[in-house]
Amino acid sequence: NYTDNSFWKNYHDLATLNNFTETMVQQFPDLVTRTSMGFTYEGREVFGMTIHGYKKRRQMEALEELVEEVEELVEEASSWWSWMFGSSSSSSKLNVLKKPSKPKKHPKAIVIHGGQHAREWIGPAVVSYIAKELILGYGNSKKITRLVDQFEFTIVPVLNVDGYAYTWEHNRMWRKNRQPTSIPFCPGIDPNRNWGYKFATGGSSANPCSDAYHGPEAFAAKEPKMIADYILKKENVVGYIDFHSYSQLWMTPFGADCSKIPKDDEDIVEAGMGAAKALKDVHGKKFAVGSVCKIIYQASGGSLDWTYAEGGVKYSYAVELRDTGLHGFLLPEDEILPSSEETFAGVLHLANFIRKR
Ligand code: ING
Ligand code: ZN
Repeated sequence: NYTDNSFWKNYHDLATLNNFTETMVQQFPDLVTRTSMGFTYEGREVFGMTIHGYKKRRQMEALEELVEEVEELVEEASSWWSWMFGSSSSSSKLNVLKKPSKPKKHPKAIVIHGGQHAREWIGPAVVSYIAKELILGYGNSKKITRLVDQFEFTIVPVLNVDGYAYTWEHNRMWRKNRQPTSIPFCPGIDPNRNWGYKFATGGSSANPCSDAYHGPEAFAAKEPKMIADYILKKENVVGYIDFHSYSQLWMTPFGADCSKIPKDDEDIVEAGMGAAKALKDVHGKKFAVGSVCKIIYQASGGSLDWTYAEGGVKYSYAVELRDTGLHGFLLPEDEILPSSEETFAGVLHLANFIRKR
């Protein structure tokens, strides 16, 4: 039962979070589908929830079917035309028989994940809460209904599932994934230094024993690769948030280069500032807004650089959740719910901002 907030009084292991996803899908089959993002080095499956207003979704599906039927008819008609009047001049003679241009197949999508880094437990907790609020808010809150009708949300609570399991079973402070490196006693690639934009160009390490090890080549790590593939396949992703902890920052591209400014910087920063303000209005927590490179440190091969520059996702962010260092990665459990509530407000603001553009 996830209808009250008791689930967000504690951190949960991977099996419990996967069960949360599964339960959401089973309880709201019209609204939520379970999406397999892929498999990790250790063979675990990474699950996401795809949340999209079912009325709109069914309209879209009906439209797609119609377009396919029309295309088939046109195909048939053109072959008859060519058979009767010859093929070479067919298309120029009768414009009606030209294929119609396809409407955008997919709705605009927003991709959100936590747990790229294993020890940052607040991320998966907050991200699962965001999914729950979108799902339970659909049909109850006008604002949420409108957003879920408009956007397809893909929400992945834990991306680096191997690392997350390792923090529960062996080492609470593990950050990277668990795939082997060239050094047998130093496993793990930092997934957030392994994305393919300006890979290994500073702010990452070539040393497999480092927590910021960028890996042997871009996308050698399964976790960034599966999200990148998903975004490329979707074609229509307009928003992306990668949740980390800690420092309370709402960060924009780029991480790799402090002098490079996104061409959409004004819009990206405006939306980010709005999100940070909406967040602060809930429990008073301040989140600074700025580029990764300027606001924390240079980091190449990071998620939002790639999603923005290569994935075509205009509103790409990385967020550092609570706190500012008192507890750090070991954020107390009584902060899970307030952190989730405020972050959800920021996400809603961002989605609404994108909707109005
Ligand atoms: N912070 C992120 C890190 O990977 C980041 C910051 C985000 C860098 C996005 C680059 C891109 O270092 C934490 N706490 O992991
Ligand atoms: Zn992190």
